[in-house]
Amino acid sequence: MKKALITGITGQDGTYLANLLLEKNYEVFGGMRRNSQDELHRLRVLKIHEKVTFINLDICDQFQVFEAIRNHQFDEIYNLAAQSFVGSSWDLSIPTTNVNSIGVLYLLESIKRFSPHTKFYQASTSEMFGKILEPIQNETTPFYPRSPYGVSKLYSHWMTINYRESFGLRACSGILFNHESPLRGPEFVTKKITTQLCEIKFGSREKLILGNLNAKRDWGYAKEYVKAMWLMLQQDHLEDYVIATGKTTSVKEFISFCCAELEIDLAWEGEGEFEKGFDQKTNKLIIEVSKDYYRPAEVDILIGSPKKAKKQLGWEAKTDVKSLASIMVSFDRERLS
Ligand code: G4F
Repeated sequence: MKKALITGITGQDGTYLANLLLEKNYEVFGGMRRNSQDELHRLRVLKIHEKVTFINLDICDQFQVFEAIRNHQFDEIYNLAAQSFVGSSWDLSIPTTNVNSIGVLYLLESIKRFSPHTKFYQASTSEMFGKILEPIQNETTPFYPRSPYGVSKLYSHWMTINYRESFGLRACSGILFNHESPLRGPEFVTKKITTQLCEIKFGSREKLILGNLNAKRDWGYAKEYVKAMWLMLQQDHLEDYVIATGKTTSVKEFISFCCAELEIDLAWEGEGEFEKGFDQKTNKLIIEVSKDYYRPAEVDILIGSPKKAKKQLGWEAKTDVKSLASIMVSFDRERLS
């Protein structure tokens, strides 16, 4: 039985990855920070909360990291622990850097010293491409991060490569483009849209207030993306991969897919921060833009090339963004009705 540690196990990706590894008969350890809130709600949705061994682990505590890695001698470590909300990273630049950059260094250094056989996966991100320098981003596209989050992730991306090249660590990064699911946190735009449109449909909310409706993202289904993480660690030579669908969609288009699912007949008026969405059946204003949700520096568009992942890992995205919107709306409709 292989032993795997997932840091950040209580998040969307941690939960889907834990489920996948349990199906593959791994002994799954979940690193968790002590917290008084119920952190296990996602694991409960998949009914796996009693199948995971939880260990107290804050990756910012170097002694906890050293001990966990020395004592358990994991076969694989998936580092999904992060301050992952880009929008908060300007206000939280120091804690974001501590966990997203320095925490990763503690993990790499501990593996090097105490458990060099352990394979290591680092959750890198398309946010590192930021103000894109090539129209379609792949593994060789230069980076230009636009947020403290993107910068912090770039540090850990390069450190992972550096430890692999300098010390022979079996370590790699997955450059994952946006990936969503019913288990997505409520602060991210897709989940905010699906939840709040359902609330509007059921009459418990009047308006959905958003930021930049014209931002475009390459959105895939998180449940499929965790399979790519696992595949990356099963290769003879560990390398870094872009994981994406290869298609881009605006926030506004995502809203229209969700409205169609909910049979909301939406009409738009105005532009930019004055753009408004009306329900044509009720004539009510249901979507507004507020500058409060604009970011100090925006990533306008991302499109990833999944060619290398397809060729070398045999991985490709199966769920398109329209089907993803449908999956997320169905889940929230059921939950909120
Ligand atoms: O859903 P978002 O907050 O995701 P973002 O910033 O692209 O980051 C996500 O994907 C990355 C992968 O590329 C991960 F690394 C990262 O951890 C995270 O999972 O925002 C998407 C877009 C942005 O352009 C944002 O400005 O939606 C725009 N947006 C418009 N209105 C909004 C809103 N975003 C949020 N969160 N809330 C809004 O009201």
